[in-house]
Amino acid sequence: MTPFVGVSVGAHDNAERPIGGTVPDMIRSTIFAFVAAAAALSASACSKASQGEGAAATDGAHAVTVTDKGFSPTSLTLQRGEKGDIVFTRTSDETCATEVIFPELNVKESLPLKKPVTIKVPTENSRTFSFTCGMGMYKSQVVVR
Ligand SMILES: [Cu+2]
Repeated sequence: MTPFVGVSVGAHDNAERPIGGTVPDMIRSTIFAFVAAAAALSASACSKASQGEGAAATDGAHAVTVTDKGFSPTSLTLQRGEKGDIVFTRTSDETCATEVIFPELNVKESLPLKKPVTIKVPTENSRTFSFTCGMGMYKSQVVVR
């Protein structure tokens, strides 16, 4: 009696165990795959953010080029009270910065290839506005002073 029950319970356990073991394994490998993909993506697309100071001012507008290395320049300095137009032009498809986000301004604009997109930054007060690509990388800034 006891051995039979034991075998029966054991068989039942064996039937159930693979299911119990498979789900966490799947979750684990899914998480691993996601982390690996994210790491690969950030390594290939976002790790090379270049540092740069200064701004090319044309007609009072500041130009930012979006390349495979991210935004260039990564830091713009505006004088308080000046026209706060920032013109973004994406020149490469090899970038994840297909949109630009200004979190403090609640601005999110897509950046079509080779099409200038103007974003207005308020310049009444001295402050810093950060901007990033759509995934929050390529951290860059506009400094009003
Ligand atoms: Cu990105």
